[in-house]
Amino acid sequence: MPENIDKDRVQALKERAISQPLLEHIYIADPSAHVFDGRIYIYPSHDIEAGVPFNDDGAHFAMEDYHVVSMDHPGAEAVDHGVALHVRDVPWAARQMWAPDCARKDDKYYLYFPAKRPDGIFQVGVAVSDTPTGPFTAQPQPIAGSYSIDPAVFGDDDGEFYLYFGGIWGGQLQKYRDNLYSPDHEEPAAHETALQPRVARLRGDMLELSEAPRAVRILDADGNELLAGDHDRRFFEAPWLHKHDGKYYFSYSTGDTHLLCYATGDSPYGPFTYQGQIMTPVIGWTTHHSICEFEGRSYLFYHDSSLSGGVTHLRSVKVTELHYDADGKIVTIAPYRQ
Ligand code: FUB
Repeated sequence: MPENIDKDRVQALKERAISQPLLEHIYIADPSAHVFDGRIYIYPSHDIEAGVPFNDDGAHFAMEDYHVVSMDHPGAEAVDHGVALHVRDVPWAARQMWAPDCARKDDKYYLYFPAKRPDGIFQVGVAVSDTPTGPFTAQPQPIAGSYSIDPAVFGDDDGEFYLYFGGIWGGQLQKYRDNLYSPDHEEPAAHETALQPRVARLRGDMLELSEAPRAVRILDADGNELLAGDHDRRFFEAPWLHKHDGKYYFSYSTGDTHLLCYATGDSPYGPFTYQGQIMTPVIGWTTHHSICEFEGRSYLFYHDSSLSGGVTHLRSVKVTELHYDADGKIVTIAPYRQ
């Protein structure tokens, strides 16, 4: 199925973009940004044109490896550190190296990544390095008890690390109930509780979960779970957790409505109460982001498909400053000027 791109619309938006791609010699997406020793490191997907036909499961996102990108500060030149991990070096994985994240503990760096096993089921793996740029060495098996896509790791002030994951449709989260897979499970009906992302505390060695994954509850202002039919607010993919002024901010993509949204809570496990939109839709189908503080300011790392002229699986990472109002609410960002 070919992609239907309105080239004039894409060009008009591109000219009004609030920020430019960090790299132009390769396509990268799904940026997970962290500051290690005063430098910004970005862990993105590495998009390629693999010639795989489009389908609703995202087979055309046929990425094979990861590059790490770093910068002195937002606005500085971005450096591509080359291949940090390739799918051929991951014993359990067959294809589709989707959105990764990285965490540092005790001077070791842990790259968390989803990939499909030979049987077509997504799981999350971890690979280890002594440096933030890799190369990373993959564990022989995926993380036991993990499933679906889009791992994001949050290190709390008490030294505990939490792994968030999940994505529906191509990300397969709809196939799980109570952490068990069945090919017969589908998305709930519109009036039922929406599928929820998952979280589990990591073991001290960062290589396994220390507990069974729990559902992350996202509630509306009345304390009710968001419903599956609430496509403007319900979780689709791309979980991220950060802390600001002592509050936990859980942010995510709404997928088919192309929004980045967030909810806040008092614990890394949630529940989180929906607050609003972080960013309105970008060029391209997917939205995926991270939020990172650098020298007292907050930044949103995100992607769009402007550089490729709107090709949804050929994306570029961008960064823009993110602001909170006096009540701690995130001010919604429009990626293209009016
Ligand atoms: O990059 C492949 C997939 O697209 C990611 O895993 C999703 O979050 C979406 O951005």
